[in-house]
Amino acid sequence: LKNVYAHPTFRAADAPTTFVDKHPELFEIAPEKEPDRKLLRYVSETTVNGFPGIDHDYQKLYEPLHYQANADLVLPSDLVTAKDILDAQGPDAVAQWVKNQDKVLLTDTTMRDAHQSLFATRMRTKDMLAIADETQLVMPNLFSNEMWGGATFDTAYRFLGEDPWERLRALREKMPRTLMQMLFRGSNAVGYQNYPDNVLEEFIRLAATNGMDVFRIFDSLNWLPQMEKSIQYVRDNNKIAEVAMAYTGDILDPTRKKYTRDYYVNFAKELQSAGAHMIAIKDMAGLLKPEAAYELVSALKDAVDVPIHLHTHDTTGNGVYTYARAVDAGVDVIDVAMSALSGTTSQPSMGATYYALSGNTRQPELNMPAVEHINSYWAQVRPYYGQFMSKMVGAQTDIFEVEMPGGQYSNLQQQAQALRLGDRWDDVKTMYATVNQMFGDIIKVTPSSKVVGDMALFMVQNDLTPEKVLAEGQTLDFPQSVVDFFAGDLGQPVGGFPEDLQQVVLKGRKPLTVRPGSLTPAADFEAMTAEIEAILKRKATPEEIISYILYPQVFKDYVANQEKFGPMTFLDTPTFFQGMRVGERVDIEMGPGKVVIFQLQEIGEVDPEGMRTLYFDVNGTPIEIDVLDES
Ligand code: 3PY
Ligand code: ZN
Repeated sequence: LKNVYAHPTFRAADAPTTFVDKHPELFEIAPEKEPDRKLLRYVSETTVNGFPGIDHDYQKLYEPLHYQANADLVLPSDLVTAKDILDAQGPDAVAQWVKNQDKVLLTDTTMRDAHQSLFATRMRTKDMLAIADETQLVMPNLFSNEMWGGATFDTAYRFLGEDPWERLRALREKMPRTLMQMLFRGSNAVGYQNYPDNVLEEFIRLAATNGMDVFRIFDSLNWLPQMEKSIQYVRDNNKIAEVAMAYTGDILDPTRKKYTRDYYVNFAKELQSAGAHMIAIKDMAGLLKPEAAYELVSALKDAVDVPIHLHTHDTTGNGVYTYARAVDAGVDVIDVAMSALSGTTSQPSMGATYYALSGNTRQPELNMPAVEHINSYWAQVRPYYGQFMSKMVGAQTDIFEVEMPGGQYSNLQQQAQALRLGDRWDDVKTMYATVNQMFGDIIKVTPSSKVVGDMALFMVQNDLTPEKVLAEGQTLDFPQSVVDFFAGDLGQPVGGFPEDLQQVVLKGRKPLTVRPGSLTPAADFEAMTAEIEAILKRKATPEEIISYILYPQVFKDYVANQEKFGPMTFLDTPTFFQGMRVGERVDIEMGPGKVVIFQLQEIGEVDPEGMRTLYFDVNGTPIEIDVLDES
């Protein structure tokens, strides 16, 4: 409004009433030019209007980080890591090296699945980089560090104002001798929909060039045709194609006839023939019971030559015991998280797994005091994300019936609350299991898990039963994800679709029976490049182009936010999420030797136009920032 007041026509006091309509530009706050001013605007807006998902009145009460890097560590001179082998000899040599190990190997998931499953994937790169050097020094003999993929790609752009490619490059640089691992959703890449083959190819090529080594590829229906192209592209880049079988049901239950031990053994053989360098058992909901793990891993070790990598979530509380039995059966690698970010919907704790294997000849080699030191860092960082934390407080054994993945639990709970079904959460969970049976007992993992979740909410909200859905389906407006699923857009479920329900949902539309990507036209890279370059007003990098193709709107919003707020990644996490309190000072390192100090001195009263002025001292200079108070 200062712009309006300053306009000569307005000042001459003869502004017609349409004046403001004719000059909308006067209401736009021009982006600041200097990066520190942009950041000051970000801090001001967050201080006044909060951050989505954070309780606005929430007080910032963090102790300063008490953490000193462990200075005594050096890598042994005779060390040969899995990464060294990949770079020198290629992926088959790594697979052989894994099989030759006596001890069970570990993958550390702290920087990907742990925070995806505990606090909605909100972990910022800054908090990872601060501990990355030390992570490699303390655990040079990990199989890998899972730090990318899954939901991290979308979330970095959408919520954190971060470029996920920069995260990959920065962690790569800090951990040059550790295999970097990502989760790749097969034909859904790092998204929720089917992408054309040339998009998958380019994404995998760029991930490999930017430093990715191990691609854990899965399909949300365990349908091999949805993974074959990805496997091939990873192999073309001479990287490790680890192909996952999503685990569901219970192989110990003789009444469950679909996902039996033989089903997994046959599937593993197919994956090996399709070019998998390694096979993962992906137990996303924590359903794999200890004796089932023993039985399954034993059978797989007999049936295939490639190493077996086990991934579980501790949702049901069985995690460490499941790992111990899998280790007895000869599993090659297991996924664990730092204790402070482990348990419940996350992976089992690295330390707890280590100690549970005391006396076992396959106990992994870990320098536990040094691991505990790293853990003390994570224990201090976790509370920064407390507001995004899943509400699960301990083992959730009803998940054995519900079969909901760890990463979905808190999300669906929030969706239910948004639909005012919060007090019917137990009904939603029961309905989730019912929907699974209606759909023919399908694999449930991103994005098929979302389809089941959407249908469960829809049925609870509309008081529907399976019988009512079949009887009245022609008049029901099903969620779009459910229609797409029955149309074959995610591929074919094990055993096919239940035909009666499919007909009801599709209302005459003909479903696909082939791989959706075989019909999807190739993405037009030239046209998309022109579009994004027009937005950026400069040449786009290949990473920007592919990101725009994967997530057009998210990427556009990210670009606009960068323009407005500058390098938000420099801010410490509490300030990034919560802004500043009056009297507070934050020191921001904006480059080598460049420290900018913000001190918030006062927040003015809201004026009749809804604006507030924030009074800062920035490196000794008083600066005022006006912010529209949206409350
Ligand atoms: C993802 O796809 O992001 C998952 O973590 C699935 O388990
Ligand atoms: Zn997982």
